[in-house]
Amino acid sequence: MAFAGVDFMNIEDLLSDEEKLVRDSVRSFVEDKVIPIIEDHYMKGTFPLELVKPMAELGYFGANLKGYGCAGLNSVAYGLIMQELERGDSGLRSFVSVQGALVMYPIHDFGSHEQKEKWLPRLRAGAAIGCFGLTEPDFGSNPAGMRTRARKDGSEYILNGTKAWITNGSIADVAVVWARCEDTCIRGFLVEKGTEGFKSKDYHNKHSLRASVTSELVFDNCPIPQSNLLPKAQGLKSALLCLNQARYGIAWGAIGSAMACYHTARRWALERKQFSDKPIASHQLVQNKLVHILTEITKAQLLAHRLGRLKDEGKVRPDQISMAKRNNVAMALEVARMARDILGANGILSEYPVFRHMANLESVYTYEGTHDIHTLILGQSITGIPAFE
Ligand code: TGC
Ligand code: FAD
Repeated sequence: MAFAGVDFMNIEDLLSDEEKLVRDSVRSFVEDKVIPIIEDHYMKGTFPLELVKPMAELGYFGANLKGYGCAGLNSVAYGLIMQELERGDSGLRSFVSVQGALVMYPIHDFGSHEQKEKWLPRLRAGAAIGCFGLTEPDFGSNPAGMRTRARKDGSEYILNGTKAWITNGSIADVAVVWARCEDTCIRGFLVEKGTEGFKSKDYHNKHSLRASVTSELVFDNCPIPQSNLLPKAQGLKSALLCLNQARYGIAWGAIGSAMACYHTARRWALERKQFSDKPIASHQLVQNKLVHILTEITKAQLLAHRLGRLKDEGKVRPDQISMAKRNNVAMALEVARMARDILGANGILSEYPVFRHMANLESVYTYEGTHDIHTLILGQSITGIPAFE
């Protein structure tokens, strides 16, 4: 049975023709090119590099940015791309999120003219891959504590430190790296592959996001030319602005994972028979699970759609993005676990996508601000009282 989307509340009616066209085109790409190969990559623990060029040709990298050959799509169309890609696999959506929201966006918004001309066309075309280094081994939820340092030395900065858990790290041609400078201000640097003293090492044996490269980056007295400093990035706030872009995409992407799980569970429940000739879908307990799943997906869709429209009106707030990331990822993780349950023992097999989505979503729950960090962001927004320390 082909995937026809999940749309209980006629959200289709809220979309423009262009948005529907974009969604349908990504849906076909995922059906034809991603689903046939992704399970194999996942089991082997490899990222499908062969999809980079086709995704670039379809305009997925930096699709919501303007200029430099980018598609300049609105936020809802961009969100729908993330949704459909993550129906394939969270690792694929991660790749596109990092490339667009965490590498192209900071170069686009904080970069010099030369940096934009050099990197944006190549990143858009998939001729270069990027990564984003904020997290450190001892500073995940609290990046303000970072130990990575950039010391001015003539016309260069000397970079020292370690970044942990970096998506695309070892395959990146350029890393956007955040470091504290001598004046205590955190700034962003473009660190190019091959820079002296720059090494990367991949994390192996992951149980989650196996079709994605995750690496540690080490900077040992790396000379970074002044021209590779992002001139308009000032303070941690600039890095957090990048996170808003990525978190927005994740709020949509998680819906895609949940849709894949719902689709699989519903089909299974209608075919699987136990105790009688009737399918398990005829039992109230199973129906209750399907109803809960569909209701939660529908609420998440409405949240993401509203967020997208606010973003395009220039009115979206970071705490609103936090609510959508927090809710939609937790929703998708719960849906994946319930779908696995409905499939019984078969739910643990790689013939079905649910366990893969479930395992992926454990990472998505943690990265880009853990579930609880977004709770604290929202708690502060509601009460005015920060509860981080
Ligand atoms: P705090 O004092 O609260 O803020 C510093 C300045 O930044 C402003 N700000 C924001 N601005 C824009 N967007 C946001 N989301 C912002 N959050 C805060 C704030 O107003 C302040 O501005 P100003 O003008 O007063 O200087 O900073 P803090 O150090 O107390 O931290 C706050 C906290 C905990 C919310 C922040 O550190 C945080 O978000 N932590 C979570 C870390 C995180 O999400 N890391 C993600 C790493 S990247 C990643 O995971 C990629 S996964 C791959 C993929 O996406 O697929
Ligand atoms: P910690 O911050 O140590 O948190 C551990 C637990 O403590 C969590 O439950 C957390 O919610 C809780 N906790 C922490 N502080 C508080 C508090 N004040 N109050 C209550 N509870 C608290 N980072 C990048 O920079 N770039 C990337 O490309 C990137 N890709 C990633 C890819 C993967 C697969 C993964 C898993 C992570 C990636 N990350 C990346 C890192 C990610 O952003 C961090 O893992 C995340 O920010 C959490 O940091 P941590 O793992 O150090 O957990």
